[in-house]
Amino acid sequence: MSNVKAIANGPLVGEGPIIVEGELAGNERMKRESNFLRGTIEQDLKDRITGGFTSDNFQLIRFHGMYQQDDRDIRAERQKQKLEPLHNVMLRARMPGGIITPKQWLAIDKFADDSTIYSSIRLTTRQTFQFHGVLKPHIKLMHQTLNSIGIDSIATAGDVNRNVLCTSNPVESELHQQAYEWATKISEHLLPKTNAYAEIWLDGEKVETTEEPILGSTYLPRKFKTTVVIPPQNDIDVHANDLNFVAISENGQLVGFNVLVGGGLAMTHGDKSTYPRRADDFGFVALDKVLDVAAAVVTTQRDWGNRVNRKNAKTKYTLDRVGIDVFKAEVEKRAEVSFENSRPYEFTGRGDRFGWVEGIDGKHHLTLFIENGRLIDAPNSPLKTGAREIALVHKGDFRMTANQNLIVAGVAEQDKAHIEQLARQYGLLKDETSAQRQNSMACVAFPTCPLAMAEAERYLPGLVSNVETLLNKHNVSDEHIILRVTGCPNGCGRAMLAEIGLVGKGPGKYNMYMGGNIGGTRIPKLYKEGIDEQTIVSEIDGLIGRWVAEREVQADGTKEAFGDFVIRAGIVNEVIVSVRDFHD
Ligand code: SRM
Ligand code: SF4
Repeated sequence: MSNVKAIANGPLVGEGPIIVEGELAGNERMKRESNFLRGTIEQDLKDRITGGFTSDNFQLIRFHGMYQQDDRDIRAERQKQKLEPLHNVMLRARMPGGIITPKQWLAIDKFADDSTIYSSIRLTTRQTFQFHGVLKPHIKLMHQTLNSIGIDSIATAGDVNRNVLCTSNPVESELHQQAYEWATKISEHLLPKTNAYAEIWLDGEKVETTEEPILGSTYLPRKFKTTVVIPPQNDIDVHANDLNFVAISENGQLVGFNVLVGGGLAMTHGDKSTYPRRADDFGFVALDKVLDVAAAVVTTQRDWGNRVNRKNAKTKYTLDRVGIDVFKAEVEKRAEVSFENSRPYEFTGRGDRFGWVEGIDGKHHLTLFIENGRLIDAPNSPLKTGAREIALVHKGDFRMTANQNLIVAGVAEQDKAHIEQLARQYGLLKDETSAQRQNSMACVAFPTCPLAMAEAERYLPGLVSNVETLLNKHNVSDEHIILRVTGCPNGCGRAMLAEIGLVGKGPGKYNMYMGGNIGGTRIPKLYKEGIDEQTIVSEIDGLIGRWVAEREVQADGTKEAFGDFVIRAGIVNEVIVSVRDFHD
């Protein structure tokens, strides 16, 4: 029996079965029979007749951080020529908190040049990088190269806990360091314990796996995402994540975390049992209970999550099915903890702090805007070379942000001028980049994403230029609207937390959502369905006009943000409880 109807039509939360019974989803058999994620990947790797992976291995390589893809721009042409698609893999590295050293950067830069089709490094919305276009003969070399510089890609995809995010905040350096250490510890604690990765990719010794103490022998029902966030910055967008640790500090020292559970943004067009959802506040825990709570949330979701219908398998649906209180009580039981009342905190923004900032440790940090996170050498825009030139002289580290940007962190006073000169020389730092562009983001979509319904990364730059023109027309060129585009309703560009979110519906067609807020604590609502690019621009034109004319201005001069305005003006209704309000 599926719980779909209960969620869509039933009461708000909490009357569904603890365990959803029915025929298990196909991926469950695949995980069970995989011998702890080994499958027959090794044999497949040797098969050079096809560039792809067969049957279960196509899915299993995801648990090792890779997706099989092909270039959709040339798919039809290859089919005409009776060639198989140009199979290749995309790899996503595991980098808790997104910190990478110059030495590591130089190695990934070289690998991208020497051994990938696209010669690009793609910074993602989850603080890591992806290689796109790695052909089968180079896959093992890729893992061995990464391993030689202390990087792996274990569990960055598949039904496991993914790369753990941590606020990119080098300013409050001591607190950031403590939060970052927790992100790393949580990542390690929740990692698969199977030796499959080392055996297959690093020629490691074969060691029999008999159990996965936290993830279980069939791993999780669905992907699982965790963050550590330092308020007031919500740059990692907690409400996109299953489990969040909100750092609470006293006198600059971390004392514990408020725990938020059950966020997630994906949905399926036309399926009302799916919806983006905010995470719920479970309360405060002290530091000595963090790993226990992380494991308890994961194991509760492991045991109670829907293994029948993958569309309703994420933690957010489990919470709505069994009830928030029931889920929380189970976590308390498993972790042997009682959540205290949450400590006060506030999120005031999600954007990165561009340009130079000085940390309390006296070091300097330069945040570079990387449009769509794409580091590639394009004509007149040698961004990837620029990052390499900086890595060659930089003595601190780099931080990849969850907004797809790059921080050159830990620069000494005497090195500032040289780093800045390089960033400017290679187009990584431009004074003319508008606030609108800096606060806009898109997912990858075409040509590599197999699920893309519409363009995103390739559409965003032009769309932002149009919005810049409109802001100028309405005399607010120094202001911005948080604008995000995703090529399909999976929501990788986090459009479902934007003030204006565009979600691909078909080629050149998007659903337009509005009403997210600056702090990232509100889910936007559908405004127009299946509109084309011209209509999008004319809608935004009218809306900016109204916003500028009708918005409220506080006594201190603070102007009402766009997302707040569209709700107060009744242009869209506010989504308070997703399961009730999102589709109404
Ligand atoms: Fe995502 C699947 C790219 C962040 C929700 N995502 C994919 C795949 C792997 C397509 C596929 O399954 O074959 C995309 C690969 C495209 C490509 O060619 O690179 C893809 N997702 C991305 C990235 C690279 C977008 C980006 O532009 O940065 C982000 C990589 C993050 C990382 O480093 O781990 C990325 N994906 C997200 C986010 C945002 C976030 O986590 O902050 C979401 C929404 C949050 C959430 O999970 O609810 C997201 N991606 C999905 C989903 C829907 C999951 C669901 O709950 O149904 C899918 C499809 C799936 O899992 O079935 C998906
Ligand atoms: Fe692909 Fe859709 Fe994710 Fe964009 S939102 S990267 S199109 S799965």
